[in-house]
Amino acid sequence: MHSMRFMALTAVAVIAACSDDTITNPAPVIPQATVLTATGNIAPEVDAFRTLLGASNGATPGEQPGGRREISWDGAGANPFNNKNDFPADFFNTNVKSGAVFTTAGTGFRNDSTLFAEINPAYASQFNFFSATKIFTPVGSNQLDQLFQVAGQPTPAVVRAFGIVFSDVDVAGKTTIQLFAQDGSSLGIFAAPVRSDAAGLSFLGVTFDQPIIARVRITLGTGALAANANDVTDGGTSDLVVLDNLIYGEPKKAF
Ligand SMILES: [Ca+2]
Ligand SMILES: [Ca+2]
Repeated sequence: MHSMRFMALTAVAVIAACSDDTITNPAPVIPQATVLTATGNIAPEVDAFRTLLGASNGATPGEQPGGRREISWDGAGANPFNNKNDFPADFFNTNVKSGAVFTTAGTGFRNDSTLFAEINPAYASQFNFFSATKIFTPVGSNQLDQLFQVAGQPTPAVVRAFGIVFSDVDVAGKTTIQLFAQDGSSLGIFAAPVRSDAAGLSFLGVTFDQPIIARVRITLGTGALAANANDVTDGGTSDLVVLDNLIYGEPKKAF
């Protein structure tokens, strides 16, 4: 995907270099997005987003005509990986067929039932879950990508909507999702709202009319979790943020 982005940028640069000064290249048209955000009691907005996408397809294998998929991290199938740093990147399209795979520049992923208190005891008073009781983070990085596949198949797919629940967003503009089309072009960067209460949950959901999202880059605050890293609200220097529910449109085979 990175190489595709590079190729797209190169193509633009070549066209610009060859064009006559009097001709203005048309700006790329980015499809209109509908954005839902919430903090505090986020449940009504999360439900509104689910309704917008349609009925849950659970872990039904194969491309479904419509509806949504959702990852809550809470299922018993993930228990063997709880509270370790080796949660499988493809768990949610192999063990559970929900059409999602993850990548990170860090060293792994962690599905956690202790609010990450085993990494740093101070985290128990920072983080919270939306769906009880597990939450998720990349390890050694505050960034991860979600890519889509046809449920249960290694076939690249696109979705029309993506929503995410964050825990403990303290700094404005730093916790974001960037959506990318299949050709690597950006569909926009969207920021999560800063938490409004002690529960600390924020929701951000983006929908398009058509399934055009091939990849989502999720940036969690400004630093990675670590034994010696406290949150900016607890004597540390980074805004630490983790994630809970991921809600997205049915993955459709990308052509
Ligand atoms: Ca959860
Ligand atoms: Ca924080």
